[in-house]
Amino acid sequence: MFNRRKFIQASAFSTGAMALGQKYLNLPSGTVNKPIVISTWDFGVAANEAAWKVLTKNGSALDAVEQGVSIIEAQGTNQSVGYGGLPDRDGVVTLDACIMDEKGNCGAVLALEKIMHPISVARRVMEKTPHVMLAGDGALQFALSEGFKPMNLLTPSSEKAWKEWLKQAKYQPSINIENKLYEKVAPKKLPGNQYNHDTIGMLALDEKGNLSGACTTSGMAFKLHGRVGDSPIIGAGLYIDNEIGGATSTGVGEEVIRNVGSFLVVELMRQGYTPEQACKEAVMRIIKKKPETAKNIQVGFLAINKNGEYGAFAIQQGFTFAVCDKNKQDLVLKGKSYY
Ligand code: SD4
Repeated sequence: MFNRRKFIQASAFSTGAMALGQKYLNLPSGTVNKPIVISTWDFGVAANEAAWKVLTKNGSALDAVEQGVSIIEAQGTNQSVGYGGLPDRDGVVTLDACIMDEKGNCGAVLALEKIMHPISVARRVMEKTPHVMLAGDGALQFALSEGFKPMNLLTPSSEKAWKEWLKQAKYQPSINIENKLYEKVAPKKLPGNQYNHDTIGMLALDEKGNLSGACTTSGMAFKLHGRVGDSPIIGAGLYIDNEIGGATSTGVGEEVIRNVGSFLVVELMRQGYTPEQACKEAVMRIIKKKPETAKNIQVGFLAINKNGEYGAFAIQQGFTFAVCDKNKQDLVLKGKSYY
């Protein structure tokens, strides 16, 4: 854990937070690793590829993150984001998403039904309304008025998984699937061995040095109808501060919300923590507050700073993230973890 002594050292350097960060990645002084895009989980590779096309054409980080995560929303093969996401306990697919740019503008949709690309609706909320969040029917109404086409988001394999779940209808939304605990308590197998949660959170730094982020998910599988997690909540599932860096999260949203996780990670980087140290400290807050709960759940944070340095940390093993920069286009790294 990042102990008190180290914290004091970090604070002592806090006016030189960037210098501390540079030391961490061994970047020559004044060098910034840009453009760069990072995102959660293995499927981040495909998302990064789409974002990279935007970034290398001198596109904005905002366009990059929207287009990047859209690929995963449309896939239909994963069961945790967009089309094909696992439904709630009533068999309804409800999606959460948010987006944030370098100016602190942000938009979000909560429990949106029938629309394949909640991230694009979130962007319209940001750009075309004076609001930050639209929820449920109101979000759908807005999406339709903006020309988004309604569709059935429930794929046959997700419907099958839900019907399987219904046989026991065991309401255990806080379960982490990456570790072995899942097998003890959840339906033995989801089709295709899919996970019951895996949000895509993406952070990009463009050629101009601007940061943006996006986060999109179908949330916890078989959740209560109307349940909203951390992913569309600015400061919880995503936060960007163009002076410092950005962070995003995945895992059990309730614990991330309780600790305002992504905002915390960015504020820790402001104090001089490296991205990985900041993610670790945010994870430790969750564990410290609820050690018994934390044993059985997954939460992972991913962060980037203004120098293009990145890091991650999770409660449980198995959290991966994908990195795409000039050095490597399809890098998948394992986040360190507490357990
Ligand atoms: C949620 N945080 O709805 C999301 C789920 C998730 O990896 O991230 N899964 O709580």
